[in-house]
Amino acid sequence: MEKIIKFGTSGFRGIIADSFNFKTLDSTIHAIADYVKAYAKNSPPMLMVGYDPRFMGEVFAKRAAEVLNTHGIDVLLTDRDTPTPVISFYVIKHGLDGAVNITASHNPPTYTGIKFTPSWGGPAMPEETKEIESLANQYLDEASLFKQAEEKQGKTEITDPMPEYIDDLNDRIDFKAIAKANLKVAIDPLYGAGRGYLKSICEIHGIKHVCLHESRDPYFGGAAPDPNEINLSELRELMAKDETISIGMATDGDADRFGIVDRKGRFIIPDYVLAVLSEYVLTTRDFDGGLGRSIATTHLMDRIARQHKREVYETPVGFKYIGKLLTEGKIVFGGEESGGLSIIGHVPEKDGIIAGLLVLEAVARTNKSVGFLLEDIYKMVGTLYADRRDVNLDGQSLARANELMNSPSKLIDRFKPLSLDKTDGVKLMLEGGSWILLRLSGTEQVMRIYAEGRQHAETEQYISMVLGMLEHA
Ligand code: G16
Repeated sequence: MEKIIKFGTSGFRGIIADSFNFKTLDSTIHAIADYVKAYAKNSPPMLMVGYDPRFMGEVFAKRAAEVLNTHGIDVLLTDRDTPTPVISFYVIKHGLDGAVNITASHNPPTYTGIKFTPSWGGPAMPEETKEIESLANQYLDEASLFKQAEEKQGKTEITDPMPEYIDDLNDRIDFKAIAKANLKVAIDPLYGAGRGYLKSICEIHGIKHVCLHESRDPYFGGAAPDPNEINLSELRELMAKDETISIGMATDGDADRFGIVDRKGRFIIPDYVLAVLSEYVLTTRDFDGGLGRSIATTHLMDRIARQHKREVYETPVGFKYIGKLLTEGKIVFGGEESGGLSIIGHVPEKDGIIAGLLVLEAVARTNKSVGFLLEDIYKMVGTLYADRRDVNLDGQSLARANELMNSPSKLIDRFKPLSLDKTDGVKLMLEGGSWILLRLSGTEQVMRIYAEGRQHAETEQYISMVLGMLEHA
């Protein structure tokens, strides 16, 4: 039987009123409740429930809280749409047993979803979501479940986690250096849950700022709330016109992903931001440990780590793996090409807000634009240019993509790789540190082709070659 509720790279996501409805919501929340009750340290167990600004987010969140209450679980329900990393922060700070966020993150407005954060504060690991997923699908047939334990009523309290989160950033970010540099910044939360966060932080610390898209719009202005080059066109145009703005900081639907725009409106792909911040964090923070990156993320991080005699940990795609490395103290900084990062001492969850602030701090303290900081990296470790292409999959193209990945002999013949890695998709390591990766997304119906070459042209050539093979497979 086909599973209706599926946890992908991060959470269960579905189209509203189609696979995401009250029935799938209730079943998933019952499953999470059962899972949490088995390990909860608090008595009664306590979870935070939040939501992003999508259609009916607050209604789904209230319903989730009611279902949890029937299990005797107490709930801290956020007073408004709230970023996933802020929820993660609150779970850790207050020793909660976990959290649920009603969000489909960067996906289009027709989607919503459920992210589950266990008590350690990072995104749930596959072994945890596997158990929840299997229980949730069983519960789909038990229509009366909602009334199951009315005698075990937990309480729901409305909570605002924002002030404590913002206050904690004082220990992570050098706001004095930022204020001293007297820079002007532009902020674009893309109508997402990050609305008001960077804005308030700038107000508190006296940082000059202009904002876009700060109101609630469940349609996200008609696009997916993904802070990529296309969706940040308004921010880029604003910065191209106003040369006094030093940096543009954007976040996605649940503000865990970042998007950075450099002076004059130049979008900087997350891989380059990660390279710049890897160097900046290793030189300015007195922490021991290596760097963490996903298999799809730039190997500039490896070269930087080598310069500092630090280790690099490579993980499958999914910030949960990097979050675990941060929690275990193995890394000081970790990130993903999809626009996720965090730093030791902060949450083991990707955080688009701290990402923007770290870049701002780096620009303020070095008095260099992100582009110049990247040039410094290239001078130090040589060039690598990363890129990614997403290919929409229908039945036929999915079969072709699977064929290419399951029996990669055609890829081997074509690219003659030095080695092949099948940890997550198929990664081919090539001469001179270049590489290609093909994998199916766990959050969208697409195949992702990633490549990194020593020159732009080399990277683009690899991507076109794979695209050509997909067409003729
Ligand atoms: C999610 C995960 C990330 C992952 C990204 C892309 O991001 O949390 O760790 O890198 O999806 O995954 P995939 O390539 O499988 O689609 P978000 O921001 O949607 O939660």
